Amino acid sequence: MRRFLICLPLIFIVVGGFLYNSYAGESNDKYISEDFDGNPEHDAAATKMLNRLRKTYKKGKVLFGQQDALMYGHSWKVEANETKYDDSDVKRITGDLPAVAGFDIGGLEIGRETNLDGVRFDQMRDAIIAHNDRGGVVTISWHTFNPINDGNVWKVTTGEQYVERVLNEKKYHDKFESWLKILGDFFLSLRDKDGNLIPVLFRPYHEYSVGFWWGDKYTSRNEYVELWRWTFNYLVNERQLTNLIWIYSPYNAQTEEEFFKFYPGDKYVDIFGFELYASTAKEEKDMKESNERFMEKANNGILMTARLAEYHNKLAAFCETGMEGMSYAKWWTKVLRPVLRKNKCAYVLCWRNAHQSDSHFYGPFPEAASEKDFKKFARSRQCLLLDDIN
Ligand code: BMA
Repeated sequence: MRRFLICLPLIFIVVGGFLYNSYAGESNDKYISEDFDGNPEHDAAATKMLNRLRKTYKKGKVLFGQQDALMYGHSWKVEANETKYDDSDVKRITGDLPAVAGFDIGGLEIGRETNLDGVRFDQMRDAIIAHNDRGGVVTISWHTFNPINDGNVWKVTTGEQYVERVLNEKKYHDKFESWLKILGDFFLSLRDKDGNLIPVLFRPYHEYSVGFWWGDKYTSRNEYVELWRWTFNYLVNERQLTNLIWIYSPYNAQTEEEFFKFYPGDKYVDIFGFELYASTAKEEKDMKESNERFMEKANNGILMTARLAEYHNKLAAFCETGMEGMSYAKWWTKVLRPVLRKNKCAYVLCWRNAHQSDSHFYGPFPEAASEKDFKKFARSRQCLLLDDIN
């Protein structure tokens, strides 16, 4: 007993130390640097863009957009020698371009001439400049290659800690820094006729829960936040890219906890994103159920995202959506429109119409089953195409 009493203080120290450390390990933001101070200020063009979006947002209107809309459609693409970027599947149906043009720079970081979906970066640059010139809104996502295994964004192995290695191993840290530099160079080349930087809604490291290398299967919150802040600090503070408007966008966040799980902080984010795809079904009854499920999730998720955005003095947006193959012909007016009517979002972006595939499309195109319905949707007062915002 005496021996136990003598050992007691030691036991306290060991157990206490262990508890302290594990607690400190949780709360001590090991990877979250203190020296990043967030966005100093947006430049004039980005401020103007945010104000434009705020205005339509307040009125409950929604800018309509599509990924890669200006680069290709279901049955066409911009050829290598073409220099005009004023076509799109949406225009072929409605006569007007989408207000928001989406692009992806995945592949730029590894020195490729084309992105992961075959879009040439020099043409992407020109299309961005053209869309900005005519008063359109530009958004860019980044399906970054995997810096550890050099595979594409989907090449991942269970158990790997990709972000931790990028942050801590010099070889990968330097490599990733050189990738950020390439991104910075590209963004700096996006200028209007007067030489001013074009405002870009930038949405990196999106959908943390779906299995990308930066997601929650391969990284902790603190590591993700550090990766985000590093990216932000480099592009905004070192390269002076104050034209970037930052979107943090989880996939289908239904609760506050899900939304904020990897949130990098108010100073590093301008827009709160929500993303959700609709699933298709063969039987009519199943399709009905699937549509109802989508509407319920979208309504709840966007409502929550917009409420949180308001508390944090941000805007909310529906950054990715659609139904692959659009097999429900009235999706636009019977599924998407009711969701948009009930909610506030700065814009909605449907995913791409891949020209290399018959079935990989999320938007309308001439003679698609949903063509007529999209026309009706586009005429809704709430839906804004390019002409409506100029
Ligand atoms: C996915 C698909 C892929 C594409 C990727 C990045 O949803 O459309 O074909 O490579 O987005 O654009």
